[in-house]
Amino acid sequence: SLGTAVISFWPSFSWAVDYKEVAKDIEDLVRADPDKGPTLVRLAWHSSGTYDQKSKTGGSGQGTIRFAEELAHGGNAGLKDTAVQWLEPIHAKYDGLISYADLYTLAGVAAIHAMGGPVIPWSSGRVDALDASAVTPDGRLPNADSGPPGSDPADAAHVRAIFNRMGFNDQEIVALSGAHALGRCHTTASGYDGPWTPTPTTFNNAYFTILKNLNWVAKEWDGPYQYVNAPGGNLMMLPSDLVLLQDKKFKRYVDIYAGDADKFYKDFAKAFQTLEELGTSGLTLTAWV
Ligand code: ZEM
Repeated sequence: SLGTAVISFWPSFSWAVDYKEVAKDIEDLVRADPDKGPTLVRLAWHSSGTYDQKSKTGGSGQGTIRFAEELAHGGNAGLKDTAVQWLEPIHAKYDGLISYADLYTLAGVAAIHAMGGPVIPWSSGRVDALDASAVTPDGRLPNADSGPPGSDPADAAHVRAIFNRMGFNDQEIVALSGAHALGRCHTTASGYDGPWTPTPTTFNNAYFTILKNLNWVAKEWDGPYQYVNAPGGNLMMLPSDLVLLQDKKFKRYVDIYAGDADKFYKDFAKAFQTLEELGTSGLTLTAWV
Protein backbone atom coordinates (compact mmCIF):
# COMPACT_ATOMS: atom_id res chain seq x y z
CA SER A 1 0.00 0.00 0.00
CA LEU A 2 0.92 3.61 -0.30
CA GLY A 3 1.16 3.85 3.49
CA THR A 4 3.74 1.07 3.68
CA ALA A 5 5.67 2.60 0.83
CA VAL A 6 5.86 5.95 2.58
CA ILE A 7 6.81 4.38 5.90
CA SER A 8 9.52 2.21 4.40
CA PHE A 9 10.82 5.07 2.32
CA TRP A 10 11.01 7.48 5.25
CA PRO A 11 13.99 5.97 7.13
CA SER A 12 16.19 5.92 4.05
CA PHE A 13 15.22 9.50 3.28
CA SER A 14 15.96 10.79 6.79
CA TRP A 15 19.39 9.14 6.66
CA ALA A 16 20.21 10.68 3.30
CA VAL A 17 22.71 13.05 4.89
CA ASP A 18 25.35 11.26 6.91
CA TYR A 19 26.55 14.10 9.10
CA LYS A 20 29.58 12.06 10.15
CA GLU A 21 30.64 12.02 6.53
CA VAL A 22 30.12 15.79 6.21
CA ALA A 23 32.07 16.40 9.41
CA LYS A 24 34.88 14.17 8.13
CA ASP A 25 35.04 16.20 4.91
CA ILE A 26 35.37 19.37 6.98
CA GLU A 27 38.05 17.84 9.21
CA ASP A 28 39.94 16.66 6.11
CA LEU A 29 39.83 20.22 4.76
CA VAL A 30 41.35 21.49 8.00
CA ARG A 31 43.99 18.76 8.16
CA ALA A 32 45.04 19.51 4.58
CA ASP A 33 45.37 23.21 5.39
CA PRO A 34 45.34 23.91 9.15
CA ASP A 35 45.13 27.67 8.62
CA LYS A 36 41.56 27.17 7.40
CA GLY A 37 40.39 25.84 10.77
CA PRO A 38 40.22 29.13 12.68
CA THR A 39 38.44 30.94 9.85
CA LEU A 40 35.76 28.22 9.78
CA VAL A 41 35.28 28.75 13.52
CA ARG A 42 34.91 32.50 12.92
CA LEU A 43 32.26 31.82 10.25
CA ALA A 44 30.32 29.58 12.66
CA TRP A 45 30.50 32.24 15.37
CA HIS A 46 29.46 35.11 13.11
CA SER A 47 26.62 33.05 11.65
CA SER A 48 25.28 32.68 15.21
CA GLY A 49 26.35 35.88 16.98
CA THR A 50 23.72 38.12 15.42
CA TYR A 51 21.08 36.75 17.78
CA ASP A 52 18.90 39.10 19.81
CA GLN A 53 17.00 37.24 22.51
CA LYS A 54 14.41 40.01 22.95
CA SER A 55 13.24 40.21 19.34
CA LYS A 56 14.23 36.58 18.68
CA THR A 57 15.89 37.65 15.43
CA GLY A 58 19.27 36.66 14.03
CA GLY A 59 21.26 33.60 15.05
CA SER A 60 22.40 30.54 13.14
CA GLY A 61 18.97 29.16 12.31
CA GLN A 62 18.51 30.35 8.76
CA GLY A 63 21.96 30.41 7.18
CA THR A 64 21.63 34.10 6.33
CA ILE A 65 25.38 34.74 6.49
CA ARG A 66 25.65 33.28 2.97
CA PHE A 67 23.81 36.31 1.57
CA ALA A 68 25.81 39.23 0.16
CA GLU A 69 23.81 41.58 2.40
CA GLU A 70 25.15 39.95 5.58
CA LEU A 71 28.65 39.24 4.25
CA ALA A 72 28.91 42.99 3.59
CA HIS A 73 28.63 43.72 7.32
CA GLY A 74 31.87 45.22 8.68
CA GLY A 75 32.47 42.36 11.12
CA ASN A 76 32.27 39.77 8.34
CA ALA A 77 35.10 41.25 6.29
CA GLY A 78 37.17 38.50 4.72
CA LEU A 79 34.71 35.63 5.20
CA LYS A 80 33.18 35.67 1.72
CA ASP A 81 36.33 34.72 -0.17
CA THR A 82 37.53 32.27 2.49
CA ALA A 83 35.37 30.12 4.76
CA VAL A 84 32.13 30.58 2.80
CA GLN A 85 33.90 29.58 -0.42
CA TRP A 86 35.79 26.65 1.11
CA LEU A 87 32.49 25.08 2.16
CA GLU A 88 30.79 25.42 -1.23
CA PRO A 89 32.19 22.14 -2.66
CA ILE A 90 31.06 20.27 0.47
CA HIS A 91 27.58 21.80 0.22
CA ALA A 92 27.44 20.82 -3.46
CA LYS A 93 28.67 17.29 -2.74
CA TYR A 94 25.63 16.63 -0.55
CA ASP A 95 23.38 17.99 -3.24
CA GLY A 96 21.58 20.56 -1.13
CA LEU A 97 20.55 17.95 1.47
CA ILE A 98 22.44 19.75 4.23
CA SER A 99 21.36 23.33 4.84
CA TYR A 100 23.97 26.07 4.81
CA ALA A 101 22.89 26.88 8.36
CA ASP A 102 23.71 23.33 9.49
CA LEU A 103 26.90 23.22 7.41
CA TYR A 104 28.34 26.45 8.84
CA THR A 105 27.66 25.41 12.44
CA LEU A 106 28.93 21.85 11.87
CA ALA A 107 32.06 23.39 10.35
CA GLY A 108 32.65 25.22 13.64
CA VAL A 109 32.57 22.13 15.84
CA ALA A 110 34.38 19.90 13.31
CA ALA A 111 37.18 22.45 12.87
CA ILE A 112 37.58 22.79 16.64
CA HIS A 113 37.79 18.99 16.90
CA ALA A 114 40.33 18.78 14.06
CA MET A 115 42.47 21.34 15.92
CA GLY A 116 42.53 19.23 19.09
CA GLY A 117 39.55 20.77 20.85
CA PRO A 118 36.66 19.11 22.66
CA VAL A 119 33.83 17.26 20.92
CA ILE A 120 31.04 19.81 21.12
CA PRO A 121 27.49 18.45 20.91
CA TRP A 122 25.86 19.56 17.67
CA SER A 123 22.28 19.38 16.46
CA SER A 124 20.94 19.33 12.91
CA GLY A 125 17.73 20.65 11.45
CA ARG A 126 18.29 24.32 10.64
CA VAL A 127 16.29 25.40 7.61
CA ASP A 128 17.79 28.00 5.27
CA ALA A 129 15.93 31.22 4.57
CA LEU A 130 15.33 31.51 0.85
CA ASP A 131 16.00 35.23 0.64
CA ALA A 132 17.85 37.93 2.56
CA SER A 133 14.82 39.34 4.37
CA ALA A 134 15.90 37.67 7.65
CA VAL A 135 19.36 39.31 7.55
CA THR A 136 19.72 41.44 10.70
CA PRO A 137 20.99 45.04 10.65
CA ASP A 138 24.77 45.56 10.66
CA GLY A 139 26.21 46.24 14.12
CA ARG A 140 25.20 43.14 16.09
CA LEU A 141 28.70 41.64 16.27
CA PRO A 142 31.20 43.04 18.80
CA ASN A 143 33.61 45.83 17.90
CA ALA A 144 37.28 45.19 18.54
CA ASP A 145 38.28 48.83 18.41
CA SER A 146 37.28 50.17 21.77
CA GLY A 147 40.45 52.29 21.68
CA PRO A 148 43.22 52.90 24.22
CA PRO A 149 42.26 52.13 27.84
CA GLY A 150 40.09 54.87 29.26
CA SER A 151 39.37 56.46 25.89
CA ASP A 152 36.00 54.85 25.45
CA PRO A 153 33.47 54.65 28.26
CA ALA A 154 31.84 51.70 26.50
CA ASP A 155 34.78 49.24 26.67
CA ALA A 156 33.57 46.43 28.95
CA ALA A 157 30.04 47.78 28.68
CA HIS A 158 30.10 47.27 24.91
CA VAL A 159 31.30 43.67 25.18
CA ARG A 160 28.68 42.93 27.86
CA ALA A 161 25.89 44.64 25.94
CA ILE A 162 26.60 42.64 22.79
CA PHE A 163 26.88 39.26 24.52
CA ASN A 164 24.07 39.88 27.04
CA ARG A 165 21.84 40.58 24.03
CA MET A 166 22.55 37.01 22.89
CA GLY A 167 21.87 35.77 26.44
CA PHE A 168 25.44 35.16 27.66
CA ASN A 169 26.78 36.03 31.14
CA ASP A 170 30.31 37.12 32.15
CA GLN A 171 31.61 33.56 32.57
CA GLU A 172 30.33 32.53 29.14
CA ILE A 173 31.73 35.69 27.52
CA VAL A 174 35.21 34.93 28.82
CA ALA A 175 34.98 31.22 27.95
CA LEU A 176 33.91 32.00 24.37
CA SER A 177 36.71 34.57 24.04
CA GLY A 178 39.17 31.71 24.51
CA ALA A 179 38.52 30.91 20.84
CA HIS A 180 41.13 33.58 20.14
CA ALA A 181 43.68 30.86 20.93
CA LEU A 182 42.93 30.11 17.29
CA GLY A 183 43.81 32.00 14.16
CA ARG A 184 44.92 35.50 13.58
CA CYS A 185 43.98 38.96 12.45
CA HIS A 186 44.51 39.69 8.76
CA THR A 187 45.23 43.22 7.55
CA THR A 188 43.22 42.26 4.46
CA ALA A 189 40.14 41.42 6.55
CA SER A 190 39.76 43.34 9.83
CA GLY A 191 42.83 45.55 9.33
CA TYR A 192 44.42 44.23 12.53
CA ASP A 193 47.54 42.13 12.33
CA GLY A 194 48.92 38.99 13.92
CA PRO A 195 48.06 35.87 15.92
CA TRP A 196 47.05 35.80 19.59
CA THR A 197 49.14 32.72 20.39
CA PRO A 198 52.21 30.94 18.98
CA THR A 199 49.95 27.89 18.33
CA PRO A 200 47.10 29.36 16.22
CA THR A 201 45.99 26.02 14.75
CA THR A 202 45.81 24.19 18.08
CA PHE A 203 42.85 24.50 20.44
CA ASN A 204 44.23 25.15 23.96
CA ASN A 205 43.93 27.65 26.81
CA ALA A 206 46.96 29.65 25.66
CA TYR A 207 44.82 32.72 24.98
CA PHE A 208 44.32 33.13 28.73
CA THR A 209 47.87 32.35 29.87
CA ILE A 210 49.31 34.68 27.25
CA LEU A 211 46.79 37.45 27.85
CA LYS A 212 47.53 37.59 31.59
CA ASN A 213 51.28 36.82 31.60
CA LEU A 214 52.72 38.88 28.76
CA ASN A 215 53.30 42.62 28.74
CA TRP A 216 51.05 44.40 26.23
CA VAL A 217 51.97 47.71 24.61
CA ALA A 218 50.39 49.74 21.81
CA LYS A 219 51.65 48.63 18.39
CA GLU A 220 53.46 51.43 16.63
CA TRP A 221 52.08 51.51 13.14
CA ASP A 222 49.61 53.29 10.88
CA GLY A 223 47.00 50.56 11.31
CA PRO A 224 44.14 50.39 13.83
CA TYR A 225 44.93 50.66 17.54
CA GLN A 226 46.00 47.24 18.84
CA TYR A 227 48.50 45.69 21.21
CA VAL A 228 51.69 43.64 20.78
CA ASN A 229 53.74 41.79 23.38
CA ALA A 230 56.89 43.55 24.56
CA PRO A 231 59.53 42.34 24.28
CA GLY A 232 58.83 40.06 21.32
CA GLY A 233 56.24 41.73 19.18
CA ASN A 234 55.19 38.46 17.55
CA LEU A 235 51.75 38.21 19.17
CA MET A 236 48.78 40.54 19.38
CA MET A 237 45.72 41.49 21.40
CA LEU A 238 42.74 43.57 20.36
CA PRO A 239 41.52 46.39 22.60
CA SER A 240 38.47 44.16 23.24
CA ASP A 241 40.78 41.36 24.46
CA LEU A 242 42.46 43.68 26.96
CA VAL A 243 39.01 44.51 28.33
CA LEU A 244 38.99 41.00 29.84
CA LEU A 245 41.98 41.98 31.99
CA GLN A 246 40.80 45.48 32.80
CA ASP A 247 37.36 44.48 34.04
CA LYS A 248 37.59 42.74 37.45
CA LYS A 249 34.60 40.49 36.85
CA PHE A 250 35.94 39.31 33.50
CA LYS A 251 39.49 38.98 34.90
CA ARG A 252 38.31 36.47 37.50
CA TYR A 253 37.43 34.02 34.71
CA VAL A 254 40.62 34.74 32.75
CA ASP A 255 42.51 33.58 35.89
CA ILE A 256 40.35 30.47 36.26
CA TYR A 257 40.75 29.39 32.61
CA ALA A 258 44.49 30.19 32.56
CA GLY A 259 44.92 27.83 35.49
CA ASP A 260 42.54 25.04 34.47
CA ALA A 261 42.51 23.93 30.83
CA ASP A 262 39.96 21.16 31.49
CA LYS A 263 37.48 23.61 32.96
CA PHE A 264 38.02 25.88 29.96
CA TYR A 265 37.32 23.00 27.55
CA LYS A 266 34.12 22.09 29.40
CA ASP A 267 32.81 25.63 29.74
CA PHE A 268 33.78 26.52 26.18
CA ALA A 269 32.02 23.45 24.76
CA LYS A 270 28.81 24.28 26.63
CA ALA A 271 28.84 27.96 25.64
CA PHE A 272 29.74 27.24 22.01
CA GLN A 273 26.90 24.72 21.72
CA THR A 274 24.53 27.34 23.12
CA LEU A 275 25.95 29.91 20.68
CA GLU A 276 25.35 27.63 17.70
CA GLU A 277 21.75 27.01 18.74
CA LEU A 278 20.75 30.67 19.11
CA GLY A 279 17.79 31.46 16.89
CA THR A 280 16.98 27.84 16.11
CA SER A 281 14.05 25.57 16.87
CA GLY A 282 13.20 21.92 16.47
CA LEU A 283 16.79 20.69 16.23
CA THR A 284 17.82 17.05 16.68
CA LEU A 285 20.95 16.14 18.63
CA THR A 286 23.12 14.46 15.99
CA ALA A 287 26.21 12.28 16.24
CA TRP A 288 28.86 13.86 14.02
CA VAL A 289 32.06 12.17 15.21
ZN1 ZEM B 1 36.97 36.87 17.12
N1 ZEM B 1 37.96 38.19 15.89
N2 ZEM B 1 36.15 38.43 18.15
N3 ZEM B 1 35.88 35.57 18.24
N4 ZEM B 1 37.73 35.36 16.05
C1 ZEM B 1 38.84 37.86 14.90
C2 ZEM B 1 39.27 36.58 14.57
C3 ZEM B 1 38.75 35.42 15.12
C4 ZEM B 1 36.36 39.78 17.92
C5 ZEM B 1 37.01 40.34 16.80
O1 ZEM B 1 36.81 41.68 16.51
C6 ZEM B 1 37.84 39.56 15.93
C7 ZEM B 1 35.04 35.88 19.27
C8 ZEM B 1 34.91 37.13 19.85
C9 ZEM B 1 35.42 38.31 19.29
C10 ZEM B 1 37.48 34.02 16.28
C11 ZEM B 1 36.50 33.49 17.11
C12 ZEM B 1 35.76 34.23 18.00
C13 ZEM B 1 39.32 39.03 14.28
C14 ZEM B 1 40.31 39.06 13.11
C15 ZEM B 1 38.72 40.10 14.91
C16 ZEM B 1 38.97 41.56 14.58
C17 ZEM B 1 39.59 38.82 11.80
C18 ZEM B 1 40.55 38.84 10.63
O2 ZEM B 1 41.21 39.87 10.44
O3 ZEM B 1 40.64 37.83 9.91
C19 ZEM B 1 35.74 40.55 19.00
C20 ZEM B 1 35.74 42.04 19.15
C21 ZEM B 1 35.18 39.63 19.86
C22 ZEM B 1 34.45 39.83 21.14
C23 ZEM B 1 34.53 40.90 21.89
C24 ZEM B 1 34.32 34.70 19.70
C25 ZEM B 1 33.27 34.68 20.80
C26 ZEM B 1 34.76 33.67 18.90
C27 ZEM B 1 34.36 32.23 18.85
C28 ZEM B 1 33.75 31.59 19.86
C29 ZEM B 1 38.42 33.22 15.50
C30 ZEM B 1 38.52 31.69 15.53
C31 ZEM B 1 39.21 34.11 14.77
C32 ZEM B 1 40.38 33.79 13.83
C33 ZEM B 1 39.91 33.80 12.39
C34 ZEM B 1 41.02 33.53 11.38
O4 ZEM B 1 40.74 33.68 10.18
O5 ZEM B 1 42.14 33.17 11.76
